[in-house]
Amino acid sequence: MTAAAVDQILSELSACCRRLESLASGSAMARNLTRMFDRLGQRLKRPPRVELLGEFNTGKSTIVNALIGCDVLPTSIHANTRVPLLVHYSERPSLVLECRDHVRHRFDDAALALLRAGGGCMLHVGLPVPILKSFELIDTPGLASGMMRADDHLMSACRRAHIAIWCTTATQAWKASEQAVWLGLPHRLKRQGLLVATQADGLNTQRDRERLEARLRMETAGRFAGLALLAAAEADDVRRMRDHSDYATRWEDCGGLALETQLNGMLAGEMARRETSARRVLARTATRLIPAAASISHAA
Ligand SMILES: Nc1nc2c(ncn2[C@@H]2O[C@H](COP(=O)(O)OP(=O)(O)O)[C@@H](O)[C@H]2O)c(=O)[nH]1
Ligand SMILES: [Mg+2]
Repeated sequence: MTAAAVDQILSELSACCRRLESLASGSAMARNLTRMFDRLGQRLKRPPRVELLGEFNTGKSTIVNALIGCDVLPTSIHANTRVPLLVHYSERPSLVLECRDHVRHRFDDAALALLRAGGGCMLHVGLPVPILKSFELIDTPGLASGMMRADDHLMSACRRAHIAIWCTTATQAWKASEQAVWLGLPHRLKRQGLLVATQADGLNTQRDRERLEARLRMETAGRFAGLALLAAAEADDVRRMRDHSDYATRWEDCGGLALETQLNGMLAGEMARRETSARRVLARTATRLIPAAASISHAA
């Protein structure tokens, strides 16, 4: 969905609100509909969230850094607290702790104490990086190897994400324990999942790469929307050298281009779904809800 389409839908939503206001001002129905339009508008404006999942040391934070193009994450905080990090666009750098009750605290000594006491459920990191206007990233603390179920923080982060990137290490990819955790995640998120085999630089030959790709495609058939092999550490390095003459070749060779292309396709799909559902609501509003509100105003 283009920015122009978002603007057009937003202006149609506010026109609906104004019309409701004139037809059935103060009625419960008008209030509920106005709230619904408001939520729909907020949802349209917010970039899709991409969540990085997988066991420890599978390259999740490295991919986040590579996608953003810089080192930004206080990874030691979340490694020690198991609190996911949500990285989003902000004009100025910011760090906010969200607690279980949805209350947010600017990150200071008191928030740090809360975090240490286990009172935090998500850290929000705001960065002035333009790419974060297109998507937000949730970096999760790694699952312990052999863990068969996601913990509460992780499940709650999954409910807030639109696209999942599952990181698995190329040399021992897609273990039974990883499959068990993936199967337990929300269906909505699994439908928008991308499997990334990191440390692809650890595979010796092109034949090893092809074999791994064939095995993963067979074992995960229908479970992921895409698959990429990535030398993540290399991708992170290359990403910082966009001005170099061999950038495009190196970005493609390390698997960065394949990851980026598939992710962009999934982001476009998410925006298209949002547009379809917003247009469906607008059409239903025009044919059913506004006439119903008008009849309320006539009856009153
Ligand atoms: N050689 C190689 N090292 C990697 C790759 N991805 C991550 N690493 C390294 O593996 C370590 C763990 O990576 P990290 O991103 O912190 O893993 P996380 O625990 O899943 O967030 C770091 O030292 C990375 O530099 C990769 O694709 N190739
Ligand atoms: Mg990490």
